[in-house]
Amino acid sequence: MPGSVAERGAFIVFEGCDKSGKSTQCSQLVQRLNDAGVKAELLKFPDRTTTIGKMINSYLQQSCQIEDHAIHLLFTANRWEAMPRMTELLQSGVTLVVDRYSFSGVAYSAAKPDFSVEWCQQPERGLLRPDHVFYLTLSPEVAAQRGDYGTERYEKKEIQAKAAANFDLLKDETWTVINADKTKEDLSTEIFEHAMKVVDSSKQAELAQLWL
Ligand code: NYM
Ligand code: MG
Repeated sequence: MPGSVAERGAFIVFEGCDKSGKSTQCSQLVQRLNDAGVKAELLKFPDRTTTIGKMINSYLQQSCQIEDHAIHLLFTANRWEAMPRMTELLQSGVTLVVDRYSFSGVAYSAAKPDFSVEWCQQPERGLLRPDHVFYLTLSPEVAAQRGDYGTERYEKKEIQAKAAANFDLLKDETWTVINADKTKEDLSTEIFEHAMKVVDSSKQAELAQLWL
């Protein structure tokens, strides 16, 4: 169409506590979108491959100590460093399916004593704003059936419960809460159908900034 702007990709985020099945659902969504002819790529935060990401990885694996404010800012910096590439991909029409984002950053840091949601949000302000967030929740019973948490930092019941409460504070109209107790296949079909609508409605929308 003459005068029409190029269509951009959608920015879709998955959030939820550890063991909620986010990573599986992210991969399946990328696969289904690609099969449907929608160009899509999977990204994950923290991105443990960068210099900053390697520090975060050592911290999570408990092989080093990093002061609580400092690690919060490193998680945020790990998103800022990805902004140029993410913007370019979205502008070139690629849909991004992102496993965790700023909401995890706030939910987990604000689970620590003396950290407020507001303080944690500040350095995230101005990052790209997702078009949609799928928030996967799990009943405590089903979470327990999924076996033990791993050995990374934060993989404890009390911290997960606090993080879940913080996620609830961050929800807005761009979020869909999905009960992840269902089978992987049912879940992935439900998410794909919703994601296709997001891809469609994001095509002509301006990219926006988070929490400004
Ligand atoms: N996490 C993740 C944070 O504490 N802050 C952040 O900004 C992000 C993106 O890292 N327990 C925490 C949540 C997880 C852990 O994530 C590693 P994953 O998706 O389990 O690899
Ligand atoms: Mg994990």
